[in-house]
Amino acid sequence: MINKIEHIGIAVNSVEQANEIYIQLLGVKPYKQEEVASEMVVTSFFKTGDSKIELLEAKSPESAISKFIEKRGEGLHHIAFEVSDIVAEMENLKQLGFTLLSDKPKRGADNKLICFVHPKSANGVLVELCQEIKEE
Ligand code: CMX
Repeated sequence: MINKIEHIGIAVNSVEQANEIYIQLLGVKPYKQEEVASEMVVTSFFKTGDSKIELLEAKSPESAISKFIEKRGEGLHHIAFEVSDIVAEMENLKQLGFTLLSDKPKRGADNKLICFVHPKSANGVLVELCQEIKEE
């Protein structure tokens, strides 16, 4: 079951420069900046009310963010939905015919397990499922 929109991801050329714009826009500073080596990105997270925005900058030309910006320019990259049980939700979406981009959840930014759904499966929108990692 999907609980809510957890965050919206925005692809940017430079997190440092985009931070300045989003600090002005949202009137708050990022609460976290984090490099995700597996995704070859550096991320910056803002909180506004209950909502979160993730800025994503590529750290390698091989990163999905580099390819996205090359093809489409900076902008809205993905919508992430919070789920309580990511494995069950992945199985559910697979059964429903969605194309998942990994067989197992991966560790993503901001202490989450994540899995992406191909944009061609969801009307041109890259969808991320994410579940908070609760350390025992
Ligand atoms: N939103 C909407 N459409 C997108 C997209 C996005 N974010 N990224 C690519 N596309 C579109 C392309 O424009 C292209 O469309 P056309 O065929 O109409 O030109 C199509 O999807 C391409 O699909 P593809 O050839 O299968 O794959 P690509 O090599 O372009 O890669 C994707 C696309 C989604 C499979 C890849 O970007 C991916 O695996 N993403 C998941 C991982 C990721 O995005 N990581 C970065 C964020 C990490 C984080 O949040 O921490």
